Amino acid sequence: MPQCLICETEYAPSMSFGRMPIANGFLTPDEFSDEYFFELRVGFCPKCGMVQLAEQPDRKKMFHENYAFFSSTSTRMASHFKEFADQVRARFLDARDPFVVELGSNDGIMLQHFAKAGIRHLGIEPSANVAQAAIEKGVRTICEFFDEQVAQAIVSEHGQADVLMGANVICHIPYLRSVAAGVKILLKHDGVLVFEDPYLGDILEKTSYDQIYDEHAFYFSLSSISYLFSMFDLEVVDVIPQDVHGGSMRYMVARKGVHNVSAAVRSLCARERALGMHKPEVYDQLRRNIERSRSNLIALLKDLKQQGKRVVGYAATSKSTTVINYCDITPDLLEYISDTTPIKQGKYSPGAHIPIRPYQEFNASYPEFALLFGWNHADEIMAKEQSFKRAGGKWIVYVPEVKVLA
Ligand code: DWN
Ligand code: SAH
Repeated sequence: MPQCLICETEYAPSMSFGRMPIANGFLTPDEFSDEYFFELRVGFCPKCGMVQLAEQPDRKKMFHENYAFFSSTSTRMASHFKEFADQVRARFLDARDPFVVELGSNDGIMLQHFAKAGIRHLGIEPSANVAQAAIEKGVRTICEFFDEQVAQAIVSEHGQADVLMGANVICHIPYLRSVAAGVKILLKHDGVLVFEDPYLGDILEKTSYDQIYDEHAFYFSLSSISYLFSMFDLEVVDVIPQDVHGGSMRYMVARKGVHNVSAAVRSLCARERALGMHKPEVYDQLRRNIERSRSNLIALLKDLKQQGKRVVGYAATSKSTTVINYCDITPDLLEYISDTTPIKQGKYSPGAHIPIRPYQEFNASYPEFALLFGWNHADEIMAKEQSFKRAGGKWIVYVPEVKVLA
């Protein structure tokens, strides 16, 4: 049985998705025969409540100089991170000459706002290509995986930080105890860690199982996060739900007793208990919902194929790798996947090897149906795809339920 990465309790995985490739491992035909696979299994620790992957590939297989995800591909996310930066500045940066550190700073989508304002900052980003994109925007960045040792090295060179930030990164790091120890070393006495990640409550509510893939080692709730940080005399002092990436939670963490704990923390804690997020039955129900979603999606795609309809995928997201491989969506069911990221175009999707084509192809010849893999960006995408709809095109969505949008 796997051991919990947080409290070391043994637990039985509640769900298996079978053999999975690297979610962002877009590849060329000469790489097909050497493609790497692992067993994607997820489980719930009965002691600390952490939902986690039973097995995660080596980090260098996922984060490297050809990392395929560039944060700045979504305009909605660009404005979200501008607001995130503004809120952090207004609430936490009242010291003279403050210092801000961001983990997983990617192409500088957030830190660029601190750089432009002349605020001392540092990004910690292990994927060299996206780190380079940030450096070119004037964002100071080091190419490292954050852990306790890296925290110590930063303090020696730059001193402690007023604020440590992270978006969609803490849940990627399996050695979280080292991260929490690093947070304590790096933060000033009254410093704050502000981070956000997809929220487990939303995954349960929407059956958004495509959040489960290699990079996401953890699926956080307030209670599992509180357990982790309390092991290091740190505590969650505030929480703010976010409507990005299909439902996220922003957590603010500080040294125990230094900041007031907000009423929002107490009410979210009570809500999680009322929803039974500490009970294994909830994860059994999730498994049943996921299995139903798979049957419905595959039945719909097979039906459309029989009718001779053209169906393409929209946005080659990391999440799509789970859906495609778990539902066994083959290239005969999906003609290609349209994507705006140059590094993905001309390659093939991980596992199923569906072609990834430039967005211009979608625009040049609309299919009859588009399967929305970027459902978390639905507002942004629907707003710019009015002419697809006017041409008679229809969207297929699978979160929260499989359906063709009218
Ligand atoms: O946690 C993570 C989140 C923050 O980003 C990472 N592990 C990896 C990544 O996940 P994702 O790939 O599921 O992210 P997105 O933002 O849902 O999808 C990005 C992809 O969608 C890019 O390849 C670009 C594409 N896209 C598109 O083709 N047209 C996106 C938009 C908004 C569009 O209009
Ligand atoms: N913050 C960005 C990027 C999220 S993708 C956003 O929200 O859009 C996850 C990022 O975390 C990747 O750029 C990846 O290279 C980085 N990452 C993975 N492990 C890390 C670690 N141990 N320390 C810092 N960053 C890490």
